[in-house]
Amino acid sequence: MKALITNAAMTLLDDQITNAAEKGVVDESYGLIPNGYLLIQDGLISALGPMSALPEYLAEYLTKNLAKNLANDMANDTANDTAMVHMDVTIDANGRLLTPALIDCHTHIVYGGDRAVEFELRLNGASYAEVAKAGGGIVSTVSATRAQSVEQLLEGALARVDALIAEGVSLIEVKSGYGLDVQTELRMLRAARAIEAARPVRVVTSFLGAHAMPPGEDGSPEDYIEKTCIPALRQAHKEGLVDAVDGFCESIAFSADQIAPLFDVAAELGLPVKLHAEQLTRCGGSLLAARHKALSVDHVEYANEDDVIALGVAGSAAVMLPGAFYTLRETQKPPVALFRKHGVPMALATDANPGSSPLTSVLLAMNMGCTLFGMTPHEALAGVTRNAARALGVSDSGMLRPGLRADLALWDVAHPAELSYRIGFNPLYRRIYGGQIT
Ligand code: DI6
Ligand code: FE
Repeated sequence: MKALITNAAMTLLDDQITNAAEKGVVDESYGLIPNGYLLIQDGLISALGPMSALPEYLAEYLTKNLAKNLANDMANDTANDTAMVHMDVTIDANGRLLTPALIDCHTHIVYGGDRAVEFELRLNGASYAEVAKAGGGIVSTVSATRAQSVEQLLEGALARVDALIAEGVSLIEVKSGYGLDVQTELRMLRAARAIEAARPVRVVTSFLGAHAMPPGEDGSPEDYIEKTCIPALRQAHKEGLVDAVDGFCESIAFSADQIAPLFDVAAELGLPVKLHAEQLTRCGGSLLAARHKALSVDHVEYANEDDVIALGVAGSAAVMLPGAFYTLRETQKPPVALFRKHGVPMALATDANPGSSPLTSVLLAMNMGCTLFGMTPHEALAGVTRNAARALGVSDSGMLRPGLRADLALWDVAHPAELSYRIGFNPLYRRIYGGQIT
């Protein structure tokens, strides 16, 4: 499979290519090649650059192909294919914007039931914490999730995954955490893995057994972590179902000290960690995560400068989740200026879940990241590509660079800022997944 895209505006290139700015072919502010080509071979990006640097054999191919097509149109003659080069597909992007395919690096997209009733309760004044304490919230999704088979969980998730795919998403992180018992946590992770076989999309999983105390659990949180959560993690890992270990470090969930033993087991199993931290209160999750060199720390509205410095030193990404901020009508914004100051990469994701963020649009998350959190459109795009890949520990996707997977999105826009600027509009023109147009 060989494909050639020509006349595309291209952004989110790797730094080396961006350095070509000096040569005058790149708009530095966006690392943009205004008029470029990209060659795909065997599912990978094999070459790219400005049209002015299109290799001669490709230029020749395009000219011959054009002549051939004209001849075919006139004489319906197919016998003149003398070119040495063959392309399965050529796309003239005609000035459209080509970016890496989008990555949603934080979702709880596998679950049973919905929480529309709770939405109404909150509209009538109940807080998220009050709903949770009254037996609603995460725990009500746990009951609905426990009642479903892997097939049912998969079917429910696919409807939401399709919404992401329609926006050019190629890689989705999916968490467990609505089972809170060994068997249901395993079923959630199996459903998450099954998404890959059902749709042209990659999935990485996070084990989130430490999401909430299970309904009706008499023991302490420490007991739950030791007797249920850790055995579930070990079993899921044995079955190859876990790519990372996550937890909900919050006043209404688990403390940093309660999550620490789980992270120790993750280290023993060779699994990276990430953490929901400082979402509603500052609970010390960022410092715990930094000590464990977490891939990412997510939400982080209440992170202070000490937290941010620790994340910077640890090399962890900060994942902004404006869908939850919006839904819960929070007012404390994540410290974007501090992340910039201390060089913490910012990612951006939907947090797709039935309670605090029933959002299945990465484009809307980008818009919210800009409007609600003050991220720039460039940061928003990097947040759902390059930095999202980093938040997942994935290094073969998220940028335009030879050797990376050809997971691409071609947009019917001329400039990257338009992706964040529009609200509720999807300008996806073509999605390319592993070199195939989907
Ligand atoms: N933080 C969140 O925003 C979600 N989970 C978490 O740890 C909420 C999940 C839910 O309300 O169902
Ligand atoms: Fe979450």
